[in-house]
Amino acid sequence: MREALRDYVLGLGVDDVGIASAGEYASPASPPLESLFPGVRSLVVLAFREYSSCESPSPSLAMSGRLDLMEFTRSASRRVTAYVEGVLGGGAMAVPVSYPMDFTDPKKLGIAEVSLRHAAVASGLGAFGSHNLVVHPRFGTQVIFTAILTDLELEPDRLLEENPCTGCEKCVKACPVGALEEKGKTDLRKCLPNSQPHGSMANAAFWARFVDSTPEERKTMARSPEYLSTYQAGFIGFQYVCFRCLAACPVGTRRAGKRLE
Ligand code: B12
Repeated sequence: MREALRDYVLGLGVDDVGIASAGEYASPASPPLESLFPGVRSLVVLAFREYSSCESPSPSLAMSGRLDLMEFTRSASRRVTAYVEGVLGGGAMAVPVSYPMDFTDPKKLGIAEVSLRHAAVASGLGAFGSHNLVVHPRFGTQVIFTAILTDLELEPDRLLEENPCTGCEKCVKACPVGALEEKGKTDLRKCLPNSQPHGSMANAAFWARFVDSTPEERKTMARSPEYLSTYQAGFIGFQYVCFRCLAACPVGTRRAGKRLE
């Protein structure tokens, strides 16, 4: 069953797959998996290699590549869920790639219901690096994850024996806002406004200024680049424009001569 599932996932064009037992998954902040899916036994974790555009100095090119990739992760999750249910006969629930997130409890801000990094580590797909991201042995940090929770008992993969992170700290130095300086912690208040400059904080700030402005100032604001970015984010959705920490990782870089695989 396990091999058939692996072959099916890789046949979809997913770059790698790992399996973890639910008992092996441990996140310091997210709720127990059992509270999300009573009877859950295994996680099927899918790894998707980032496009080269994540290394581009152009934020719109980098973001567009990520948006394409996220769309593919959703279609792959849908197919794997249907395969687990329809072919293997198990229950299956897909974990979102990033969003939607539950914003109703302010204490859980920035904490997903399933931590995909901890799921990836538990399924042997990588290990935490200096940037608090998971480093895959072949793709380095240029990889994102999704996961399917299932009540099937699947033989798990082994944890990685060696951490692919070389400790070079290039990721820490590449961060333009110093969000990675404290070991083992990402400073969300520094990373978020820089990686999502047109997100909810910028949107709220724009409208707060707008309501306090004169009619003349409002006309200027409605034609400003700031408004256009806010407007665009409203229909495109969450937009990451910074990829520096993952692009700086020298492990598994895709260019000839620098690749590890
Ligand atoms: C909210 C969120 C954010 C927030 C908060 C980040 C954070 N500290 O959690 C913000 C907006 C800042 C963010 C930024 C980014 N994110 Co983000 N994010 C998420 C999301 C949706 C939830 C994360 C979560 O639940 N965090 C809460 C808990 C688990 O985190 P924590 O308490 O800080 O836990 C830390 C400790 O436990 C510590 N830790 C535990 N064990 C060990 C062991 C060692 C040795 C070390 C050093 C640390 C360590 O590391 C954990 C992570 O910091 C996930 C998707 C998901 N569902 O998991 C994506 C996710 C983590 N993001 C991802 C990415 C790629 C990014 C960005 C590069 C932005 C971008 N352009 O895509 C940056 C990178 C910032 C960084 N270097 O940390 C990827 C990571 C892929 C990977 N290879 O690891 C994920 C998994 C999305 C995905 N589908 O793949 N993100």
